Amino acid sequence: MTDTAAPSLQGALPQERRLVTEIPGPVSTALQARKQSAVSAGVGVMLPVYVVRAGGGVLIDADGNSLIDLASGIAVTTVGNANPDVVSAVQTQVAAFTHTCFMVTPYSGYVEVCEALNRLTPGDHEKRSALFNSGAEAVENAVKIARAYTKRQAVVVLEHGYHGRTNLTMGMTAKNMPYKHSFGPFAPEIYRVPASYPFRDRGLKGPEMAEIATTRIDREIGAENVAAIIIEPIQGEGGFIVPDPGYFKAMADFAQAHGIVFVADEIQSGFCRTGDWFASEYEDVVPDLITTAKGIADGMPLAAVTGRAEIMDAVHAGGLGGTYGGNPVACAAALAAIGWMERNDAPALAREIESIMIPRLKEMAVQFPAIGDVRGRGAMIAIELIKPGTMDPDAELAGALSRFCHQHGVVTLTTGTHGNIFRFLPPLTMPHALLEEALGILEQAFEASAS
Ligand code: PLZ
Repeated sequence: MTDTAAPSLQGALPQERRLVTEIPGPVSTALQARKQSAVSAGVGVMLPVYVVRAGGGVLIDADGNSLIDLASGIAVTTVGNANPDVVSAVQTQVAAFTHTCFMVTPYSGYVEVCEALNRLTPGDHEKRSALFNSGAEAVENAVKIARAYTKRQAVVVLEHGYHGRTNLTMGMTAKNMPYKHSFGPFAPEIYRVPASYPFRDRGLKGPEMAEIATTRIDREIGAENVAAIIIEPIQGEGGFIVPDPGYFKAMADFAQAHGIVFVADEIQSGFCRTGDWFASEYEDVVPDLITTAKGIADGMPLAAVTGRAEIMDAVHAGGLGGTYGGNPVACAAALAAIGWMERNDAPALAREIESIMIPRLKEMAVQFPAIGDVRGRGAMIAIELIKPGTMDPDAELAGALSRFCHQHGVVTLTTGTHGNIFRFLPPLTMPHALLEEALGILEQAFEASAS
């Protein structure tokens, strides 16, 4: 196996799993105690190892442990943490100026990021972009833009969908715990329809699931009242659910037929994560609008809405903005990250990760009947855990496997409406040998749970 993620792409850190204390170690444990007394209990921590450096495929903690990173800060550090190109672009920009507010006195970086987004997102029609700080903010603005353009109010989202934690996006998010519980009331005019979830749809195909969803829209909302249908091409927090072929396209076609703005939320799936620049491309869908964040700027806070010029320009002048949206340092990071993705054929790097992970996980599924499903594309891969012989989700097993992986120096995440999905989001700079080693630890975790 060639190790295509060449050492030159991985920064200076030794690319190894190395544990010198238990996990978490004493320094992290002391910091976690300070966290408990300084930080709101509402802010959770999944794995309390306090990070001091990161790059390539590893995170180094305050105790000197080197952990394999299969999370990328939730699909953010796609080009590698502290990617040297990004670091140098950020350093140059931060020394020049940190902020002016684009709405007050603009700068070229903002315009260049918008040009790159307009060029890279699906479709060769005329496009415009606007920049924001977080994924949730991008989704909120996509809704604002779609409502202004259509002069309609209803917003259609999917079961298992995730769109953020602000009031509007909480309402759009499906899962109650931990995102919505006790935080209502939520914004009105949000409607949820069935997603395509091949593992759990009892053989119903993508177009049939779309038919169920669109019939629901017709009967319960009226297509003529719908401003936007907002869909993640692969559902992230909902469980890395890859829709059955035809579902995503049928939903886009329905939107087009009824003058509804079709929005692809590519905040998690975008920027080469799934082996294409954007996951919508897999089914040749050209969304009217696309929301991006996460992988766009290697961890600097940046998000965007990109789409058809006539829709994006339907908003009155001054209607979109915010103090920090498109901050110059974040824009410099984005331009460097995008340049890296283009020069290194990042979609191909993601597909290589898929070609290592999927066969290995499928082998494990034969050995361990708790693995009900292996799915995902590129470097966005998951296994769904069930109680063997049933379809019942096994969130406890997901928790036990996570603990084992964490204790053995592999940073993994769970996800899903039932918390029973084990997901993998390695950076594209992950050395393949390290990826194999992490999969070996996962295998040991299954063996330990079975004994
Ligand atoms: N849309 C598709 O995946 C963020 C959430 C983590 P923000 N997903 C990670 C957590 O527990 O808060 C996400 C997403 C999709 C929107 C968002 C929201 O992006 O940058 O977190 O606001």
